[in-house]
Amino acid sequence: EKNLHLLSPHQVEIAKTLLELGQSHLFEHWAEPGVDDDEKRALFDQVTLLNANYPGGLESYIKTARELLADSKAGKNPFDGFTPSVPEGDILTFGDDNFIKFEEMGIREVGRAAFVLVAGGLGERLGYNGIKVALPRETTTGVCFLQHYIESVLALQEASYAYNLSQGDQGEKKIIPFVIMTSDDTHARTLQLLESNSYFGMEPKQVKLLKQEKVACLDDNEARLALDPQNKYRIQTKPHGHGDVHSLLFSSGLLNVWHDAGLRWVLFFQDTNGLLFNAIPAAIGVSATRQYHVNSLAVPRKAKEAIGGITKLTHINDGRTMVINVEYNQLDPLLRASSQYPDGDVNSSETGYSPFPGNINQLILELGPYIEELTKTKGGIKEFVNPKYKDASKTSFKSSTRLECMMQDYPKTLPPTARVGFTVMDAWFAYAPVKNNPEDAAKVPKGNPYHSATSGEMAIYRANSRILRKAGVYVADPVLEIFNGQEVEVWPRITWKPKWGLTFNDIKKKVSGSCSISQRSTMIVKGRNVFLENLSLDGALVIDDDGVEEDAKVRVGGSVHNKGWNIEKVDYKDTSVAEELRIRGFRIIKIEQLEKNGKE
Ligand code: UGB
Repeated sequence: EKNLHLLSPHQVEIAKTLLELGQSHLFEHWAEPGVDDDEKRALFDQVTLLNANYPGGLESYIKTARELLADSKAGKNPFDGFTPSVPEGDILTFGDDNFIKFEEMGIREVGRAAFVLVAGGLGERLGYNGIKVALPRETTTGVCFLQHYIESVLALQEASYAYNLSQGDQGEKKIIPFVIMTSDDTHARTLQLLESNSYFGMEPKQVKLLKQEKVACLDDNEARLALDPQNKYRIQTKPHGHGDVHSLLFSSGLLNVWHDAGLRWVLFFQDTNGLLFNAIPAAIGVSATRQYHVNSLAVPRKAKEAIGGITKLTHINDGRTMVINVEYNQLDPLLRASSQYPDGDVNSSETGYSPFPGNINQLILELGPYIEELTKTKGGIKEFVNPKYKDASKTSFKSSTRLECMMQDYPKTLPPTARVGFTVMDAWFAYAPVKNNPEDAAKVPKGNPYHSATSGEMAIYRANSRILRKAGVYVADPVLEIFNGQEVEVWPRITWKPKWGLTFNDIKKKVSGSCSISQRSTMIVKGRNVFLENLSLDGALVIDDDGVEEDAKVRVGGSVHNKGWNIEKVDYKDTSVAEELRIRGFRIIKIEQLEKNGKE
């Protein structure tokens, strides 16, 4: 009351609403008028922002929080009344006829897609100090995740246009929109990475950054807003989760712009999966063939692996079903509570994998039905709360909590008529995230994937080696090595630019004769028009097609033998080595290579 005269009438209204919402503690410690007055007023700017960034404002946020906190306290199972079972979906095998057919269909369709990268997370589990999209996807070329994603989108755009042209479609070339969801933690550094690298070859107007805001933290079961420990005139805030991407897309107006431009698909993907674009053409092919409104990409999942399980849930009373991701921390209790899976999240003795496909959070939504649904929900996604209680009475928290939401929960509000499916691909081909720090990765149970910077890079070489093998190249077997306490297969370090080969058919056309690559070799293919013909490589080869006519064939053959590039071990504790290298446990030492351009 003593401070009321400092506030504008609008601020007084906000203060009254907060009091009605049980938030009087926000003002109780206020200093006498004359002390910290600007800070006091600034609280109302923050509340205005929090109101604007949540559908229904803080009032709605507090109401939902009280309900969810009460459910959590009562130990209510969010899947109450549902029984889990294994859903049916498409299981693709890389390189077979079915796969090739889906890839071709995908290339036809991808020119009508928009790509959305969610990159607002800091990656606390990885503990890396920079933004994750700036990390090298592999250190042979040093190309970072963001560059690889952009080059992949550009290559898909060209390939789709060329394919449709070859089919007699004279239409204009479509520009694939590329959206990045950032947060306060990642926005400035993402923008800087783009700007300082000329957007990695993409037109700046093709890229849109949408920044998610944080949500208010909660101190107790009454949903009293937590004060910021750094500033007693602010509410503490934390990230709301990747589910924000839907409301941001909705409020940006981009969806209707895309619809009017004739686009049909929206693809969502995460910050560090270096293999993801291998899977995109076939997955879009599945979406188009099955006419899926929602298609989630999945890989075989090891029990307890930190990826959600795609599960069919059937309601015991009315038989209603949904196919949905059950997050990794909820799968085990859900299964244990069922009669069919009393042992919880365990591997099947027949396959050695969890019977539930692992969600890699790559979603393909059909734009029309997506707009219809968001028009109803405004992009609001079912939320959850995960308080860490002090003791079994569940009356107080160890630290403040907040509501969270996940992008893959989008189907939860869909009507039963919605066509929701999923597509399973081999993990070696489609999934290699970089999420765990070296210490945690080394503790992963034997046989489960490490999800570390070490495994993420080695997975690129393995996938490329296996793809070339399937295309007829003799690629030597890998050797086993231990880096940062993790045993991994080390294959020849083979990388190529996305434009060299996006689909299996593309790649098959680029290799012929009898080609071989030894285990200690490194091969970097930069140009689209490079053709490997009777190449025998034992060492390092860097090859580009620049310097010749656009559609000239640059044939690369014969025997290449040199000292090559070596892998040198690095300890993750060795701070004299750059962080992005030491988290891998190795670095590449370039000794000798053959480097040629198109003319040579
Ligand atoms: N992200 C944001 O953009 N904003 C946020 O507020 C939070 C995250 P994590 P998580 O495929 O491997 C997910 O932390 O949440 C971005 C799925 O839920 O890497 O542990 C962030 O930048 C899970 O079902 O993953 O688990 C990153 O790009 C499983 O599929 C992305 O969201 C798992 O990923 C994911 O954030 C997986």
